Formats: sequence, structure tokens, C-alpha cells
Amino acid sequence: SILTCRLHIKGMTCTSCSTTVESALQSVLGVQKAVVALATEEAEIHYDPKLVSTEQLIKEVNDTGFEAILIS
Ligand code: 9UX
Repeated sequence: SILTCRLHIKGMTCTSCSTTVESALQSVLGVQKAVVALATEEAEIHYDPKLVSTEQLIKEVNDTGFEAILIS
């Protein structure tokens, strides 16, 4: 079953920033859908918890150079 989580992402200032984060999340095995909103500084991610954890999703964002914090 697919779960949804939301991350707060710090430091994004342009659409290229948010596209970088969104593409990184979409490339992760187990991510079904990822949408990053620059205006709200949030990511909504639909993922298979059998394949990937929220900790791993946070690390993927951090590896792009932006800080992610779990909202829900
Ligand atoms: Mo836009 Mo983001 O020029 O690090 S890509 S500011």
C-alpha cells in the first residue's frame, strides 16, 4: 500500500531548485509520485514503505543540497 508524506524543504529560491529536488525524489526506487511546491517550500511524496523510508527520502533531498524536515 502506498503512503504519503510531506517534507518541509529549506533553501529553495527558484524553480530550478524545486525541479532539482522533485527530480531527485522521482528517481528514488519506491517513489510513485513526488511534487515539490516552491511557494510553500513543501514536498508531497507518495511512496511504497516496503521499498523506501521517510529517512531515505530526507537523505535524498539533503544530498541535493537542501535541508528537509519531516512534516507528516
Ligand atoms: Mo536557482 Mo537554486 O538559480 O540553488 S537553482 S537558486
